[in-house]
Amino acid sequence: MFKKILIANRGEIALRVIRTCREMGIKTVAVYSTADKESLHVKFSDEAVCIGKPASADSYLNIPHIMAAAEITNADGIHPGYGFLAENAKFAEICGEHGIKFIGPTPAMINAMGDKITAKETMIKAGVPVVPGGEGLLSSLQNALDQAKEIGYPVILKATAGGGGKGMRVVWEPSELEKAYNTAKIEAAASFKNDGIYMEKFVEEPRHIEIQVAGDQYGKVCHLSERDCSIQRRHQKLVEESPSPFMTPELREKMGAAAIKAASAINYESVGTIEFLVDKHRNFYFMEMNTRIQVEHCVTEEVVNYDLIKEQIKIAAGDPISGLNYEPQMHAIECRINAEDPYNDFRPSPGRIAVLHQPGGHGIRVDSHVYAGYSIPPYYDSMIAKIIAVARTRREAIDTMHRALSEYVIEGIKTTIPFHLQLMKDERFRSGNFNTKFLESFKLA
Ligand code: MV4
Repeated sequence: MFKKILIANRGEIALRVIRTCREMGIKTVAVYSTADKESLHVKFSDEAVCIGKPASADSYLNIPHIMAAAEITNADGIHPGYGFLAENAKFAEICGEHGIKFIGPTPAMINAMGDKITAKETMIKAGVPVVPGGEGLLSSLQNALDQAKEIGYPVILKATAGGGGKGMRVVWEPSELEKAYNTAKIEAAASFKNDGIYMEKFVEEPRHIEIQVAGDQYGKVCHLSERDCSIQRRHQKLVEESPSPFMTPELREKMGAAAIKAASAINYESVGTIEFLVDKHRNFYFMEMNTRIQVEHCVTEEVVNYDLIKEQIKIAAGDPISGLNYEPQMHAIECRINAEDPYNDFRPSPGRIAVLHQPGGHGIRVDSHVYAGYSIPPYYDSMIAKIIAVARTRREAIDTMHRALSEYVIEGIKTTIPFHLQLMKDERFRSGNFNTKFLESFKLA
């Protein structure tokens, strides 16, 4: 087992990893930028090393600085959290070259899922359903027109180096294709330094349902059921839950088996997530695989009663997994509390938290790195807390969440709490009958 883990991250996830390490008797090293000197992950770790200036490129993305911090503190593992370097194959490789275990998959596994066309081809070979679409990269506008005719409109253009929705274009009819093709290519080149784009049939009003998986070094892969992440705004998830209100035992069986096939196809080791689009007829299609721990991992932890960070660390240390699949025993909902103004287009609202009271009580878990007097720096992600409500039924979990949100006091900054309070009372949300388009028509009162 690891003796000392360096956490190459900040905020609530750094704290989350420190908590599990402490339970496992593993020492921790925090790294921090000069903007995060007063952060809780710095105070709660056994050691802390400053790795640079506030900008991510100078600190949390600065590989030489992070490796130097790992070497001087004698860390034998690096946990990347999510975001930053979590899906950077080069970083995982450099960790290996320094004899420090990257707590996650191998560089080859990250690369296999990083290029979306490669990932899709791998899934087709493995027998995992994918969205009907053309063959490989679009080679020209004419090729795009030919492929679209074959697939049938509407179609969607995506960047092969993309993911998470960036640079996508929906095309409803042939006359729109030329402009969409050109802008998608320019955006892909600018965002990912790779202008390769491909085409798929556009699935209208889908649900986003993802399956949590875990695989070990001995070829065993299991799933831990689904999370429904359909409540999104501009590709930013705001609420996640498990089980999905759209799920049936038959669909879980089928999607779980497909997710295991997907992870097995690349001999996946570590925890990971297979994202699917699900249409109204419950057809499901592989979208992408996240080769990291995710923000929303907590809802799965609560419904299957499993510490996923502990599992991830044990897998990296070479422990075998049980190989069993896990079904939700409870219902869990997570609301992301961001320092943003929901009345003003969710504009970031950094600043000093003057007064803070975090909710608690039966069925409530709060994962957060903020405290009264803490100043939220403007340089990073605006998420300041995750509230997770757990109950036996979805209705109870929603009511528990509303109660917790209503006792939350945060003064000095704007937050997404008013948005979540209204959502928990929204009849359509409460009915469970919504898809990824739901928030487009949701108006804050
Ligand atoms: C799609 C789609 C419809 N059809 N692909 C958005 C994130 C990226 N991973 C892929 N995304 C989508 N891909 C096809 N063929 C609709 C979306 C999509 C979406 C997906 C999940 C959650 C929210 C979304 C919001 C808009 C579009």
